[in-house]
Formats: sequence, structure tokens, C-alpha cells
Amino acid sequence: MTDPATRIVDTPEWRALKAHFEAIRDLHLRMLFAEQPNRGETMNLEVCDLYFDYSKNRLTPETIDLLVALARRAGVEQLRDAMFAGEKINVTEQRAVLHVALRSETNDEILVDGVNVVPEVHVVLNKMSVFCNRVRSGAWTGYTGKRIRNVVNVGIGGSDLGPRMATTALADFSDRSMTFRFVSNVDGTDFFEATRDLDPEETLFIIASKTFTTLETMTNARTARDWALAKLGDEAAVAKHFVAVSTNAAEVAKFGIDTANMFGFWDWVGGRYSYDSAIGLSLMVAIGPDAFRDMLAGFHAMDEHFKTAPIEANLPMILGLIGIWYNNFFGAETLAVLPYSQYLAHLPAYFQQLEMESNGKSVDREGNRVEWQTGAIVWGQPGTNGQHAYYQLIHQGTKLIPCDFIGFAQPNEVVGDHQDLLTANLLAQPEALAFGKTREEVEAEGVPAHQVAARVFEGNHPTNTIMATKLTPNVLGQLIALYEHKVFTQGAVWNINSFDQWGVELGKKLAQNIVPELSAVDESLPAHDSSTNTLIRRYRRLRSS
Ligand code: G6Q
Repeated sequence: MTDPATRIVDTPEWRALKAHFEAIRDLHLRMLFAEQPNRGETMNLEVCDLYFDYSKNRLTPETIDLLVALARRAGVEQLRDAMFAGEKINVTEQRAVLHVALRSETNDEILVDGVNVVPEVHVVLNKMSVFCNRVRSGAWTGYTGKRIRNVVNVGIGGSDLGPRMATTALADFSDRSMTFRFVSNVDGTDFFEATRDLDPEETLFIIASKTFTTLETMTNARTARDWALAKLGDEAAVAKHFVAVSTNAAEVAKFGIDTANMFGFWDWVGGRYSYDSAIGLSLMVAIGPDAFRDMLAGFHAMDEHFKTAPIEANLPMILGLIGIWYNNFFGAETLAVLPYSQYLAHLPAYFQQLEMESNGKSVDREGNRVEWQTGAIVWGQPGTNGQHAYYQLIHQGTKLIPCDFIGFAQPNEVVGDHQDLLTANLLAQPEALAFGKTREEVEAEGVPAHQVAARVFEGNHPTNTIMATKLTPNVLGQLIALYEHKVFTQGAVWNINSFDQWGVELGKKLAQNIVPELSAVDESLPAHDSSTNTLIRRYRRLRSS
């Protein structure tokens, strides 16, 4: 493991990579495939149900060896072992990082401060299962005795993106007689649109907030209570229409939710790592406890792989190291995540938070400013839609944009020949990005001379392709755990704390000062900079005009 005093960029392993980069930076994927025609057959990994092809990357087997050596030098394995052992690797918050415990098996043992946390995890899972079965079977009714048909999750950030992403991803496994909605934004239209066609008598709100103090969530929760009580009348109805997911029992009780209907989790689960905890309650109502547990088994299978496989065969580590190769050596700023599955429509946003909140850091674990690039900007949308929009820039723009393509061999619903068409696109794009189209090829097509230059594709755009048989709860669990551990690997190499989020904490406080100033009736000037002051004055004028 690197001595904390030795910066990763000062190690021989980093320098070796730098020299290697200079030697191969201009190699074209056309050349790499010509020199090593079996790249596609050898540069891949198969772990659990995921097949990972990394042959269309601007690297050689030597690059992988050097990256593996870097990871070893950075102590990725030791930090991983410390995480699994329940050590407080979230150094600024002095917390363990144990989302892996959320999918542990009943007989596992993971100690935090000498206490095995695994039994508590299973107590909550069992409580969730009982509750979800009651809601799904109709045994749990609303205040007026009607069956619950609508579930609205109220939460934001880590308490929203995961359940929202997974409920959409696994819609085909969900109870189709029920409606699932997600309210996150403090913009009142979010709540309005989510509830405008719902009957309060049939609606259950899950207030999901680790702290139970987040402005957006608490505002939406109060609005939800008013909305429900406007029809149901009696305060006693709250107990039948509101449950909470939180670590803060005192605030839950203060809100008026019976803490018997509170589902807990722990400070060692970060928000963006929490949808497989009770934060996934809405998902569990949707797909049922068995499918939820199957998803946890998928997470667990990837955890076991991450925990035991050597770096060179460790899928999350290799995925993370390839990201480092582009981020720190090629200077790529972003990563596009492109799932060829409409069910994964929210996956890019979910990975965006996972990666950018975890690794968007500029001080190292000892508090020194880092002098190397850290987390990439993550973005994307499902294919094939993006192909008709921003792929233009990926193919022919001036920027290097590594892409992760994700697809499935079997559709969840067979609709004509759509799956083959979808998959043809999934395969065609990485091929075109890698190999492009030369001037000679364009000319041979008889393209008019004035268009030739514009129709040349340089190629050499790197991609990973992840393919699985089918999008099931288990496979979704594997996929999410893969990226969680990829993020871990990168954070470990960069020597940053991937598990705090002080930037988010600041955001939670900033607006609080401005709220009273917006509605001030006097002409007093708020004490901000001249730009903010002018905007506040304009808003005051416009809001009442
Ligand atoms: C996640 C972040 C953040 C958090 C939200 C909601 O890792 O910390 O996205 O999940 O700010 O916080 P609460 O769950 O406390 O409402």
C-alpha cells in the first residue's frame, strides 16, 4: 500500500503508465485489432451473468498490466478488505462503509464497533417483507378500508434515484395493478403531477429520508399530509397512509408517523448506496420480497467477486482502471453511460450521482489538495434515442468521450423483432466508434467531393460493452454492485474519500438564508453580492405582479 506521504503520481507505477501512454497514445484501434486480431476473444471478462468486452479500448495487454500494478501499489485490495471488515474508511465522517452488509447472507458476520450488523439487516428486511406482502395482498388498507393501489415515494438524491431507477428497471416484475410514483423536487409541480390523478383513500406515501430533515423531502411530506387529510379528514389517517424510511426515529415521530411503521437503516449506509436498504421499500412493494431478495443475491454475487478475485480478473477493478486510463492519462473529462434498454432509462442519472458524488473530490484522504484528476462527469441516456441526438459529437466532435454500452440478449417482453434491431444498434455503434470510416472508404462510396471530409469518421473512440442475457432483479443487482465497486476502485487509486459529500451538505444549507428574504415585505436589501441582490429584488417584484 502506498505510504500516505507518497502521492500516487510520484510512484514508479504511475510514471511507468505515463511513459507507456506517451508510447501508445496515437495507436489507432484499427491498428490494434490488425496487430492482435483475437482481441475481441481475449480482452473480456465474464463474471456472474455479465459479459464485459473491453477490447475496443485504446490499450494493450501491457496497459492492463501497468494499471493492475498501479492498483496494487495504491492499496486498492487493502482498502477493499478494510471496507468489508467494517473499518471506518469514511474518514471525514468517521463511519464504516457497509452497503455490502445490506446484501449479506444471514450467517455472515460483519462487525462495526464489535457488533455484528448482519442480524439487524435481516430484521429490517423481514419487517419490510411482511409490510410489503400486506400492502400487495390488500391486507393493509387505507383509512377508509380501501385497498392501497398507489405508492408515492417522497425522497431526494440517494433516497429517490435508486428506488426510482430500479422500479423502472424492474417494471416488468412489478404488480401492474398498482401505480408507483416518485416525488423529489421541491418544485410543487412535481408533487402536483405525481398525485393529480390519485385517490388519497388508495394512496400510500413512503417518506424516505435518512436524516428526515432534508428541506425538499420534508416540504413534500407536509404537502402530502395536507393533500391526504384534505380528503380523509382525520389525523388518525396518517398512520394508514404514511410510513417512513429513516435513521432518525425522533423526527419521524415528530412528523406524526407511528415509529412502528418506520423502517430503519444505519449511518454506515451512504444515501447513494442505499436503495438495497429500506430505502428500496417502494421497489419491494412493486416487485415483491422474493424478487427484491433475488436482486440482493445479485449484488452479493458481485460483492463476493470483488472481494476475492485478483485485480487482473476483477471486473469492477478493471472497469475502474480503464476509467482511470482515460481520465488521468488521455485527459478525458466525461464518461457516457448508454444502456440499450428503455427499462434502464434512469440508470445514467443513478450512475451520475454514484460516481460524481462519490468521486467529485479535490482533497485526498489526508486532507491535502490532490494534483491529479478525480471523478469523471457521467452522463447519458438510453440507446437508441441518443443516436439521433448527441452521438454526433461522440463520433465526429473534437472531444474524447469513453462510453459504456450496456445491453441484453433477451427482451423482457417480446415485441416483434425489436430486440434484434435494438441489439444491432448496440453493436453497430461501438464498431463505428472504434473503426470509423476512412477518406478512401468514403470516396469509394461515390460521395460528392464537397462532402467527403465531413463524412469521414476518424474512429478510435473507446468503448466498453457489457452484455447479459436478460434484465432480471438478480442481474440488476450485479450491475449496480459492479459500478459501486468500480467507483470504490477509482477512489482508492486517487486516494480520496468516496463516501462523504460535503458539497451536498452545503447545498442543503445555502437556500435556507434566502427563503425569508424572498417574501420580505419591506424594501430591505438582502446581504448578498450585487448579482444575487438584484435577482432577489426582481423575484420579489415579479412574484406579486
Ligand atoms: C447521497 C447524498 C444525498 C442524500 C439526499 C437525501 O449519498 O447524501 O443525495 O441521499 O440529500 O438525504 P436524506 O435521505 O437525508 O433526505
